[in-house]
Order: sequence, then structure tokens, then C-alpha cells
Amino acid sequence: MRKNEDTICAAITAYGIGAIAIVRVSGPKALEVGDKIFIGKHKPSESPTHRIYYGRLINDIDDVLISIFRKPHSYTGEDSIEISHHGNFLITRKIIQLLIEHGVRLAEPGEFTKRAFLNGKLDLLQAEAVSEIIQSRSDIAVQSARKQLDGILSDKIKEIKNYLVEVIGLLELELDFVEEDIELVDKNTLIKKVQDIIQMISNLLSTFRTGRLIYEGINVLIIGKPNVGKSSLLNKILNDERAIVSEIPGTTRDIIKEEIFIDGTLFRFYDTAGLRKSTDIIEEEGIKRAIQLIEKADIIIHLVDYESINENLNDFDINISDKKIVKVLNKVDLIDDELKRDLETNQDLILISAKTGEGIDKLFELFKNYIYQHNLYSEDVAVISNIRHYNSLKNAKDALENAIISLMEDRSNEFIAIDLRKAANSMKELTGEITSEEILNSIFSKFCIGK
Ligand SMILES: Nc1nc2c(ncn2[C@@H]2O[C@H](COP(=O)(O)OP(=O)(O)OP(=O)(O)O)[C@@H](O)[C@H]2O)c(=O)[nH]1
Ligand SMILES: [Mg+2]
Repeated sequence: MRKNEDTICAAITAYGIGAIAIVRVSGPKALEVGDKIFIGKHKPSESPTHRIYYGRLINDIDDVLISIFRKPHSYTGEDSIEISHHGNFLITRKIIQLLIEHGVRLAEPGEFTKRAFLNGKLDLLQAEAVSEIIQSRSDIAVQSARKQLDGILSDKIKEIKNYLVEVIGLLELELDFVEEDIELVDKNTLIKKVQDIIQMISNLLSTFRTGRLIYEGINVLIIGKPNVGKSSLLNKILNDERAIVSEIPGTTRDIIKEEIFIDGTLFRFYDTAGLRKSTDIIEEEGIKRAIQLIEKADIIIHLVDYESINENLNDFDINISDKKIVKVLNKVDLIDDELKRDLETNQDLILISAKTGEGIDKLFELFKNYIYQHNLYSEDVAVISNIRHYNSLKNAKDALENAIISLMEDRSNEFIAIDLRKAANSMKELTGEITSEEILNSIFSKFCIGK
């Protein structure tokens, strides 16, 4: 990224046709440049903050509304103007050209938000939340990112960090008196405190899966023998004739992936090639891919028909350990009522007919339960959602666990303090209290231009 003293500009609305588009200019020269390009009753450089004026741009580009934000009361924390114009890309482009002619440069992806971070308007977790809010595709993800922007996660991290700093303080106090050989805090109290912190971090780490489900969606894999009705089930769930269905076993060879929203949550369904020993290399590849997907799946629907009811997935050499497998019996329209009643007593089996739609509501019930079981909608729980968060917390936890060992082995305080400080630094990296240009660039380059 280039210099932070530059004045930068970018369209902050999406390119395309709309009633209005907005170009933002931010940096030390924003107001001065505003004076040069805007013709109206008021000069931007003489205006108080938070004013909107009507006028024209020079060169007759368009009539516009210009909004004035004086530092630090702007998104970036710098002097900024926002030029609202008619929403035609050609006009947007002309305005940007005009600004460049006046010494403003085009903003890089995420540069406005990076400046907001550097100027202390947001911490790093909140800056990341801005990107998540924009990119989120489900209600639940937007809601979660909003909470992160409001600072729920930042507060939690700060709480843990402050506690840690307090413990380091105790240890350092003792270091000061090391000559006198006085023990100010008892070792067990220290161990207890560090264990408390480890617990707090572990609790946060355990939300990673929830965070992933919120942002990336819930993957549902439909597997089973050929011809049991996997593609028919997918079509029924989507309410669309998406996959080819036929009575010939081995119809589906490729993976078919489709997404739908259930209760504001993204669900991604995968229909797969029927599992069997095949001599057809294409089908074989399809089966291989289906099996590979097992690792990614959050819910596995093992679909059977009455003939294959006792089939076990382990028979296919598939190792499914901690996955949620749901056994679903399809084609119940073909079995007689007495047998059906009998089968219904089995709590672990869901009876459906992809043909008549019978029992599909039970499957949807199961999907919804999954959302609530995993607390995806819980109100004020801090959730971590990306690998950067996970790694920093994990590093902090590892360092604290080392500290515990040293404490138990009665090692010197200097030694223990090193691990505690390491943990504190990992926590500070999370909120961006300490950070490197490299980390910042990798975070902000994932943003889109104009953010
Ligand atoms: N009677 C009845 N027939 C069904 C039902 N579901 C599917 N079928 C029929 O079963 C046959 C196979 O259905 P598919 O959906 O293609 O099965 P599949 O599991 O995707 O099969 P492969 O792609 O070959 O692995 C088709 O003729 C469907 O019409 C059902 O609930 N009841
Ligand atoms: Mg199929």
C-alpha cells in the first residue's frame, strides 16, 4: 500500500446503473480539492462538518450533492467529501478522472477502512467485520458481522487481554523484589489465574466452527447407493428439477451443488454419484469425489431404500468419525402401511418419499434444528470466524499452557513472564493493537475498492 498522506478517491457505490452513485475523497487535500471542482453557494473548505450542499461540478460533468466530513468525524478519520451524482458509470469515471487531474489518487482495495483503522476509528476485528458485512450472503452472517462491528468480539478479547496483563503485572512486581526473595503472590493463585484465562480462550476457540457455519454456510451431503433417489431428493429440497433423474443406476456422475436459505441460513446441498464398485472410470471418479466431500460435510444424509436399509457406510471404506449422519429411507410410497408403521418406530430413521413429498418437512425440521443446536442465532455471544482469529488465539493458548508447565516446575519468574507476554502479544495482534504492515496488507487487500 502506498502513502497514508495521499488524498485518495474511489466510487463507494457499486458500479452499474442506479439512481445515485457516490465518489468518496479522503485525505489532507480533500476539502481543498472540493473547492476546486465544486461550484455552489458554499466552499467545502469553509464548511463545518456534516453538511450537504447542492451544486455543479466543473466541466459541466453533473449536478451533485457534496457531503462534507471534517476529521476526525468521518469514516476514515480524515477530512473527506462524498460526491453524490447521477448513477451512471460514465459520470463516475469522469469525476474520478477530474479528481486524479487535481492530484488525488485512486484508493486501493480496503484503503478507506485501513485508514479508519490507522486513525483509531475501528480496531482490526471491526475493520474485518466491515468486509464481512459487505460480503455476507445470509441474514445470519450479516447479523453476526454486525455484532463484530459493534465490538462484541473486541470487548471479549480485551477482557481476556486485560486479565492477562494483570497477571503479568503481578509477576513483574515479584521480579522487582527478586533480590529480597519475597513471594508476593502464591504460585497456586497464579496457576489458577492462568488456567482461568486458558478457559476463556478455549471457549472462544470453540466458537470457530459456529463462525464458519455462519459465514460459509452448512454443507449437506447426500450419499448412498445408485438409484435410491438422491437426485430426486435434491430436486425436492430445491423444489426444482435441477438434477437428472432416471431409473438407470449410475445416472449422476458429477457432483451437483446447489444453495438455498433456510431460516436465514445458507445451506449448500451436494448430490453425488451413487456408491458402488464401478468399472466406468468417469463414474469411479465421481464416487471418489463424493467420498472426498465427506470431510467438508456438516450433515451427511445417508439415503437408502427398503432394499438397502441395512447398508452401512463403513462398508464403503469410508471413515466418518464425528460427522452428523442421518439415515433417511426413501421411496416409502412403495412400502405397505403395516411395514411403514413398524419402521416409523425406529427413532434413528427418517422416512420420506422424494416422489410424493412425504416426510420432506421432517428433513427441513432437522436442518432448522441444526441451526439452533449450534447456537447460530444466539444473541450476544462473541464468535470467531476466520483463521487469523483462530491462529492468534491458539498461539496465545499454547503460550499459556507452557507458562503453566513452568509454574508447576517452579521455574524462575522471568521464564514464565516470557510466555505470558507472548500470549498477550497474540491477543494484541487480534485487535490490531500491535501489528505489522504485512498483516495489514493481507487483511485489507481482500476488501473491494471503495471500502
Ligand atoms: N416410487 C418412488 N420412486 C422414486 C422415489 N425417489 C426416486 N424414485 C425413482 O428412483 C429412480 C432413481 O432416482 P434418482 O433420483 O435418479 O436416484 P439417484 O440416487 O440419484 O441415482 P444415481 O444418480 O444413479 O446414483 C428414478 O426412477 C426415480 O423416479 C420415491 O420416493 N418413490
Ligand atoms: Mg443421481
